[in-house]
Order: sequence, then C-alpha cells, then structure tokens
Amino acid sequence: MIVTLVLLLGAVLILGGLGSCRRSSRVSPSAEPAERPDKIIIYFIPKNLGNPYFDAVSRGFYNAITQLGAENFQYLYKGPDTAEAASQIPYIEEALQNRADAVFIAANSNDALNDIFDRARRQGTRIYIINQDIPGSESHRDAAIMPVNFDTIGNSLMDQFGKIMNYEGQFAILSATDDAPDQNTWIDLIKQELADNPLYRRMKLIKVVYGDDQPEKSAAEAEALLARYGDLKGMIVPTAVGLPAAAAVIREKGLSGKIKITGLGLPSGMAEFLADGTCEGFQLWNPPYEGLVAVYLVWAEKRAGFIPAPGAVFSAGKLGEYTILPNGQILTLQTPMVYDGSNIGEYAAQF
Ligand code: RAM
Repeated sequence: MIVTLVLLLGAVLILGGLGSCRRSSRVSPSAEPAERPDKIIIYFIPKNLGNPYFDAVSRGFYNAITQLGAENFQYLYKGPDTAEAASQIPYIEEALQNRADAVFIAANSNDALNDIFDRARRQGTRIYIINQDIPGSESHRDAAIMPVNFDTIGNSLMDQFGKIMNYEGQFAILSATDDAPDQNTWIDLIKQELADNPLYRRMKLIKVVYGDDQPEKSAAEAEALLARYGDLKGMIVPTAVGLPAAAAVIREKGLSGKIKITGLGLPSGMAEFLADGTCEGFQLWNPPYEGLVAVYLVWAEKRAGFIPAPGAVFSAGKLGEYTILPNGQILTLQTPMVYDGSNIGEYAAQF
C-alpha cells in the first residue's frame, strides 16, 4: 500500500496537470462516483507493484492519455505487492464499484480470476489481459494485448542462449511465480525448442526455480542454483526482476563470463551487466507500447464505437493500426528485440 501511494504521488508530481491522477491518490478500494460521467475510467492492474517492468508499461498509458487529452480520462495504476491472483481481486472489485470502462490486468493465474472477469463483463466493464494472455480461459476476457507473438519466444531465447553457451552445457531457468501464465508458456516453448532442435542436443535444462518477481528471492534462488549444481554453465531468466538480480549474484561471486546468462529484462536494469561483461545480450520488447495500445483501444471504443472483435482494426496514433487476431490477441510487436552492446545505450534511456 505504501508503495502504491508513493507511485501514485510520484505520478501526480510528474504529470502535474493530469486531472485523472487526483482520484489515483486514494490507496484503498472504494466506491466514489466518477468525477465526470463522460470520463473514460481505466484501471491497469499489474502482476505486482514495485516491479519496474510494469512501471514502464504504465508510462505508455500516461503517454497515450496525454496525447488524447488528460481531461478525458481517469487512470488508476493499482495492484498488489506480491504477484498472486487472489490479491488482485480487491482491485478488480474496486474497478467494478467505480464502474470502470476497462480493466487491463496482467493476471497472475490462467483461470483463478474467471468468475470475477465474468461478473465485470456482465456489468459492461471490458476485461483486457495485458502483457500476456490467459491460456485456456480466453472466453473470460474481451481481448489480450500481447508484447509480441509468444510463439516466437522459445526460439528467440534459445537462439541467443545457444550461441552464448557455445551450444553445450547444463543450464537452469530462473522464472517469476510458478503460476504465471506468460512465464509458463515461455518455459514450455524453451523445452520444446530443446527437444526439437538438434542444435541444442548438448545442452541440458536441469532445473526450473522461481524468484516470484521479487529481487531478494530471485537472488537467493540464483545463489542456491550455483551452490547446488557444480556443473551449471548458464541461466535463462525471463523476468525483468530476476535477470538483473541473478546477474548481480554472478558478478559478486566472480563468475562473470563463466556462468552465462540471458533472458528477458529492461535495458535500463541490464546496461551495467552488459558493460562489465556479465551478460552478453538479452531480449525484450517495448513495454510502453502495450500501455499506449491499451488506451487507444478504449478510446476507439468509447469515442468511435469500435467493437473489439476478431478482425476489427483500430488506430493507435503514431504507432499505426492494430488488428484483433482470430484468437483475440493484439500484438504490439511481432518478435522480441535483441539487446547487446550495439544498441543497449539507445534503449536503456527509454525503459
Ligand atoms: C517480469 C514479469 C513480466 C514479464 C517481464 C519480462 O517482470 O514476469 O510478466 O513480461 O518480466
């Protein structure tokens, strides 16, 4: 809660004129009526607060709101301190009491929120999954805003990791929470890539551990892997919290260059580990794009009668047009971006 307050007050300070922020400074769920009936009420519920990754997504929401006129929106970026589905429920409840137009949620489970999603949609609040989808529960959401096509991630991560590992050796995966829909999809794709592609026949995944998107737990899990598996040669860490935490452990133990590491992370958080050689390269996409596309989607609905159905096309301003795919997903980018020494400076300045 304190983190929520600090973040929201920070947003008010940075964005002074944003009328929408006034209501954001409330820190507990409540049911105040909307300031103006014609304002578009948007909630963004991340997996957890205190995760710089979701702050970067939220910046995209703010950018689009500023572009379209802050007076038109009430934007609330609120969520739990730990990445659990049950702890996201009070924030969805609050959105329903406030008659939100749309809830964008990085759900912490594939299916634990289905009932409340159904209730929201019956009330007329759109449920959009953001940053991932909820495999197997797609009928409980209106659409999903994806950072990239997830089918490309196993291939993309293994391609980079294979080269860094010289195509041999034992490795582990340090993930976020064990229930995370995105993480589990990527882990399955990595396993599939390992099984199907003969390039990786001399590489072996020996363990998957979970740092829960918390820096201390991620670091502790990385340390435990190094202590327990003497033949460990590398780690894939597909979380923006876990990747710098694990890289810091490798560096502290004097193992930079000996234990290879890659994954998904923020350029701003990883630049130092590229500079000192702990990490040769990693990947991500453009988190702010997700927030931008989200706001333009609701704007199209509320101001232009857009209906979010497969095949429908809407404009996201300077980012161009987006189509809702047959599976209900919207891809902000097609494939992950690869960061290395050649481009880290440019992107670290952005997110
Ligand atoms: C983490 C979260 C998030 C993921 C990014 C890359 O902080 O697990 O879901 O998309 O990293």
